[in-house]
Amino acid sequence: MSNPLVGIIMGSQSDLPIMKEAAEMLEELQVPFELTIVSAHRTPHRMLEYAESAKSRGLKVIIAGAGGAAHLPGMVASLTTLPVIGVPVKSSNSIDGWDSVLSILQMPGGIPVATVALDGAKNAGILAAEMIGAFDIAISANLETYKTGLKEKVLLSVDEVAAKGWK
Ligand code: RP5
Repeated sequence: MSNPLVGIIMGSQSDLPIMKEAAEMLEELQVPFELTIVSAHRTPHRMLEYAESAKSRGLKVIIAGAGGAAHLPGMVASLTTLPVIGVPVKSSNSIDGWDSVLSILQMPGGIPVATVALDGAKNAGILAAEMIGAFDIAISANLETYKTGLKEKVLLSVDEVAAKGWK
């Protein structure tokens, strides 16, 4: 794979079953990415180093996922001018997911995090590809193909439902 344009990070390996959906989406859309574990609370210096070096290493977007007291996306956003997409994860230490959602969503003015739905790593992958695709014709074309596929699936389901005679 060529140099990564998207960095996928997460607070714990336990977030991987959710966060891998972002990786799978980027693979499908042929966006080069890297993926690793960076914990805001357990490895704060690693987080600092990752966020501060991200732009000079060629990354264009960071996807950061965390659960519970989910400080990783916001702290990374505070350390870089790259766009950060936050994925709230319903982790084992989360009460009901709202803690993760609100920790990532309710950022102070000046430090945005583009927050997707709870466990919404798939959409984070698509959104990251769309950010890159705004400047990259090939990735934009892959997104067109992907969205055409979504439309065709819905239209197929319209025909299937109609075939039951319930229209
Ligand atoms: C968060 O705490 C991580 O992002 C993860 O969602 C959660 C639980 O981590 P583990 O105790 O499973 O490592 O920081």
